[in-house]
Amino acid sequence: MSYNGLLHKYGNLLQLPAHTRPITLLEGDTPLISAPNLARALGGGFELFIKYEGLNPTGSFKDRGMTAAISEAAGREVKTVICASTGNTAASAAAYAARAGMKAIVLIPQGKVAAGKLAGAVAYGGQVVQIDGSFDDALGMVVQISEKHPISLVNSINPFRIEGQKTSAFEICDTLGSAPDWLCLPVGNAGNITAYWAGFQQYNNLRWTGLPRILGVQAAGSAPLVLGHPVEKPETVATAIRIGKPARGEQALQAAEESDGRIIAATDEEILHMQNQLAMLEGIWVEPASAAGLAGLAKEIAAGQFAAQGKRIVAVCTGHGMKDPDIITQGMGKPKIVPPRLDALEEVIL
Ligand code: AN7
Repeated sequence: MSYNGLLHKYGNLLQLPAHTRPITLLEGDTPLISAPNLARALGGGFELFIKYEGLNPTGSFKDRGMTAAISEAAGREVKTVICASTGNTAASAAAYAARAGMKAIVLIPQGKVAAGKLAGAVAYGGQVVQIDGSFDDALGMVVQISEKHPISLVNSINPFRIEGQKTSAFEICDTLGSAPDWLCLPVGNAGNITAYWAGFQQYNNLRWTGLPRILGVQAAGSAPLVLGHPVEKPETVATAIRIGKPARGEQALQAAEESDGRIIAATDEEILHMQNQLAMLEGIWVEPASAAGLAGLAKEIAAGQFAAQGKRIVAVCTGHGMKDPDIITQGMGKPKIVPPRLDALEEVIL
């Protein structure tokens, strides 16, 4: 059977208005990849799977929510959409808006957006505006603009974004036959953790798939949900989750509590180390923020605070490594240059 995108496959489980007109890039249906080498490196004795959301059409999980938000807007003949973004939402909004014949305006925090994301937003024809401030400042501005002008907001405050993003929980249950014991994922503006928890609960009510415990992980320099208060100047190498005032923070805390899970912080060093381990041990390259869930898991296991034995654990890797090539290339030396002679090559590689 051919795959026609998320709304076609799961639309009957999503609360979308009747006017919704599907705009799809065949997002979703991402692989759940087993990660036995990494599991072993973390101590072993449990099953580990990566939900590789970097394989969505624009390279991140945002496409799940964006197909829903843009499809709903398209059904209302919306001409212009707007979002604030640390980068991935911007690229996704621009792509789906392009396909729907809409204009996309994206506000990004100045100088803190990874190259692959900015390039995407521009390539898809989005109007990119840099704000001399943080993501949180930009989000406040797009909320006000969308109240004042006929411009639709496609940040995850938009409820249809959450509806679309629930589908990843459905897919995980469909693939495994039930919910995993634990789900680990990065937390920024907290839309995704909210969507996963809603999705798992809905599927459990329908199909008795069970519920996972949720481990949400923030970057230590941007960890308002761990600290219990907003962070005025969030900082982290994981720029995707450089967010100090998560819009759905309350719901994230609720998801952690109701699922008997928790929200913790991982340092930049831990995040980058995990990005490296995942790529080198499993051949899965994700952007720094996407390694945060796994970094948190590793930290909990190492601290003896996590009974992993016999468990089935899914880590959501939200964005592709190619989104942020600089983080890799700026730290490496130049590859060695050899003359075009076999003996010179042999000298270097043998
Ligand atoms: C790779 O693009 O907020 O907790 O503006 O790009 O739902 O915000 C991105 C967030 C995790 C956090 N991983 O998800 C944006 C933006 C990656 C991300 C998150 C983001 P939420």
